Formats: sequence, C-alpha cells, structure tokens
Amino acid sequence: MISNKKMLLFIPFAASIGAVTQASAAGNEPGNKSRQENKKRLNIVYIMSDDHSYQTISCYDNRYIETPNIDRIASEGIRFTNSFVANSISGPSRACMLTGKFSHKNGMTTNATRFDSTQVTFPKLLQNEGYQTAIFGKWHLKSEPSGFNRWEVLVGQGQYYDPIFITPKGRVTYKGYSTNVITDLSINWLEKERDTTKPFCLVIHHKAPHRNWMSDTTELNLFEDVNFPIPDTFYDNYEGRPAAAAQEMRIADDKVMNFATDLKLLSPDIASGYKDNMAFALRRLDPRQRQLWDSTYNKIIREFIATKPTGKELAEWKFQRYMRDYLKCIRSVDNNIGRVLDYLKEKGLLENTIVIYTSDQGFYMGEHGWFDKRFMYEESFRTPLVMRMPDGAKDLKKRGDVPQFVQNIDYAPTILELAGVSIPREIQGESMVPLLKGKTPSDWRKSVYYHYFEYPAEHAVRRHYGVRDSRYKLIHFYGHDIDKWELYDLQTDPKELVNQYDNLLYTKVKERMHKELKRLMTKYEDTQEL
Ligand code: SGN
Ligand code: CA
Repeated sequence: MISNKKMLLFIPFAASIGAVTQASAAGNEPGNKSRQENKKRLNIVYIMSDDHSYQTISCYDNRYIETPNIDRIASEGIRFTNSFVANSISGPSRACMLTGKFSHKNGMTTNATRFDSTQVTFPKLLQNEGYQTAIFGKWHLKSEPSGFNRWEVLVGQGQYYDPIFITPKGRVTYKGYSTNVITDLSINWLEKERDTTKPFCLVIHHKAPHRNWMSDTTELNLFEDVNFPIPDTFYDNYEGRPAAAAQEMRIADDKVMNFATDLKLLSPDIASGYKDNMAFALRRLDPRQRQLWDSTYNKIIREFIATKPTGKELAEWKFQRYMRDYLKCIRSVDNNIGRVLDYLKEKGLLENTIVIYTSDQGFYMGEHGWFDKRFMYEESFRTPLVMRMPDGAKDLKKRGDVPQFVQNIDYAPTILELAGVSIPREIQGESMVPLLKGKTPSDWRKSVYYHYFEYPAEHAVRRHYGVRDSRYKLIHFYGHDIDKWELYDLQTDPKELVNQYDNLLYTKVKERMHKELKRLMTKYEDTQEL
C-alpha cells in the first residue's frame, strides 16, 4: 500500500503551503514550532453526528431534506461516494476513528466495552507535535478522553435538552438544546480559549440525530405536513436471510419502536413501555420549551387517539412520525454546521483549515422496515463523508466525487498526514491524502472488511463479518444460534434482498469472495474465525 505509514521521518504534507518542511527537516523539536511556522500548519475541524444517514443529506440524496451547509462542505471540497465503517455502532466506530485500527485491534468491540485510553490515538500524536486539540460532545467510550487539551463530553448517550457534560473538573449542565450547546462550546473554544499561536484540531461530536429523535423547539413544526415516500423494501419478508429476520429493529414492531419515547405519544390513554423515560426526558425542558413541545405533540396525540390506526396503516403512520422527528434533528445539525463554517470564514480560517463531516455510521430510514444500524447491509455499512478543502492548500486540489473505497480507520492516518505528523506502523487504515491531491495510488484498496460483535444486545443483530468489493458482498453471521453465509450481487440486487450464497451460478464468485475475505482477515489479523 502507499506508504507514508512507513515513513519514519517527520515529512509533513503541509510542505505545500509553507516553510514547514525546511523547519522540520532542520530538526525543530516537536511541540516547539515557531509562531510563523505554526500559522502554516493545517487546522482540522472534524464534525461527526450520531446516526446521520447519507439518505438524509441532500448532496447524497435529496428525497427527504435539504442540507445546504453540509452540501457546502462537499461543493467546496470532496464528496466520498464509497465511504464505509469498520463496525457499525457508536463506541466501536469512535474507537476505530481515533486509533485507525479495526475493533479487534483497538479492543472496543461493542458499546459495552471500555476504551483503553492508553492507546495511541491521532489526537495524542497531534498534541505531541504542538497541536491544540479539543473535543466537545458525545464520546461514548466510558474511559475519559485523553490527548485533548480541552474536553467536555456528554455522559453516555447524553440528553437532548440541558445536556450534562463530563469535564476534567467534574460534571456541568448547560441550558439549551444539545446541538446548539455543543456548537457554542466549540466556537467559544476557537474564539476565546485556544492558543492562537498553535495549529488546532477541533472535534465536534453531536448527539443528534440519535434515538429518540427529540428536536429543538425551533424545529418542532417542520415537516408536519409532509408525507415521505415509503421505501420499497419497507415490507421486506427477509426470505433467505435468517439474521435479518431475527433482528429487533422494525418500525412496525411496537415493542421496539415504542409509543412513549420514540413516537412521543406520552398519554395516559396510549399504552406504552418507557413512559417514565419520556417523562424524565421532558422534565429537562423549561416551561416555555415544554409549552411549545406540548402544542405540537398534544395535537398529534389527540389525532392518534381519534383515528386509532392499526396494521399497515399504523406501521406507515409510525414511519412518517419517525421521519419527521429525525429530520427535525437534522435541520439543527445542518444549521449548526453552517454556524461553524460561517465562523471559520469570518475569521479567515478557511484558508488553512480542513473541515470534515461524517457520522459514526449509517442508519436505516425505513429500508427493510428498519431504523437503527449494525448490519453490514449498505444503509448502515456506509457512512456519509465530505471534506471542505483549505483554500490555501494548493496540493489538495481534488474537488468533486472520490469513488475509492475509504473506511473510518482511514481518518486517523489522513489527519496525521495532513498535520505533517508521521503515521505509526500499527495503524491499519490508509491515509486518504493522495486522494485529496487527486491521485489514486494503483494499489488503493478494492475491497473493504467489516466485523460487528454486539450480540446478545439491544436490536438482536447477530455477530457477523464480511467483505465487500465493487460488485459483491459476502457476509458470515456466526455465534450463539446462527451460522449462516450470505452473498449479494449489488449490481443486480442493490437493495440486498436475494441471498445468492447457495445459487450455483455464483459458485465462482463465492470462491473468489471467500478468498478475498481470508486475505483481509489475515492482513488485518482478525483470525478468530479463520
Ligand atoms: C441506545 C438506543 C438503541 C441504539 C443504541 C446504540 N436505544 O441503546 O436504539 O441502537 O443506543 O446506539 S434507546 O432507546 O436508549 O435510545 S449508538 O449509536 O450509540 O451505538
Ligand atoms: Ca451512532
């Protein structure tokens, strides 16, 4: 593979925009860069939401919502059209992003694991090289953040209203809506707290649009008169796919998508589990917010009681409610990304700052009848990824679409190379910097590996691993009560409805994909199933 990874010397990419090369080559001590030199080193703003599907970003898919600010990142930079995660679930995905390694290597295999924060992560390496590093928002790794000069992170999943943050000095509650609060903290750090003589890496991790999709009061009435198209796989019967049949993430299943928390129908007249959870979440709203909330949802509750939808009608009603609430959260995410971009522009920082937007994984917007993620099927295996290129970095000249396969283990080495920091050999991801320069290394990966571990657990998605190339996908569901292979032909069956594993016409493909899977498992040293 291309390999700055193999570089032992400090060979900064930032060479293209200034004096860094000479200074570094001349042997400046790490962490002791001159003021002038630091000005030239690229800044990084990494924004990640929780569960933001590419289907709900208009530069990827404009069926549901316009997201002008995320689109602006793409139109002033790059849209990755084949971006994947290594393990489609929050904590593990975040650990892959920080370490540049697959879950079996960084140890964070499930959300129940505690991240070993003594590991090498990209923020630590940046910090060692004199970067100012900060993170605000969701963390979800149980252990405290390390490698950040400044951090305030949500407790676990965090709250939508008046979120509680863990800080080095203890817990703090901020009044307001989480997406706004996280952005406020971030902009405040840029404006008032950071050391402006040093380059910076700011990590902004939104809680939104994670379940239970509670919007800001300013967005409550959005989309209320819109009916979204029902995905054509909404009534999937999961034939030939026992793991897909055994999940617990169907919108139509009232035990899974419940009336009180998910659909916000908190009423003595509507039976539901989790009423206490919703009552608790709503207690975080102040009287004014609560009044606005009730004026939206009381109407919906009244109509629901009056019409009492059942069967297919109820399933589709739930789908519409889910879409509306989720998209209201996206509206705030997009607005707040706009605030960050405007701030950077106003301060002249876009010249020398790369802005990255992604999600911790993809999400189902009713495809296969689902919400949530976890599966290696396209909607949750893929994740959105757009990058705004710094105006002053002439070498980073690529604009438009990058179709090469990239994965969230690539973020750490990419950011390190952008910062001119050498990439440790142990990192498994590849730096995307050549792609940002408009070059495609001839040995760029042609297939991606995946491994999901969290079972038994909520949503009952069985453990599985697999490989995807430009046309086919091979998956093995294993452990506990299952041992099942699946093979998809994404060209003839992009919605992954027909498992071709036992189809003799695919014998050759199957053999080839098995071989490729074995190759990747060996390469990444994930050998438990070999
Ligand atoms: C919570 C959600 C689940 C979700 C997990 C993991 N349930 O437990 O629906 O799959 O988080 O999400 S909830 O009723 O508590 O909202 S992750 O994005 O953090 O991995
Ligand atoms: Ca998530």
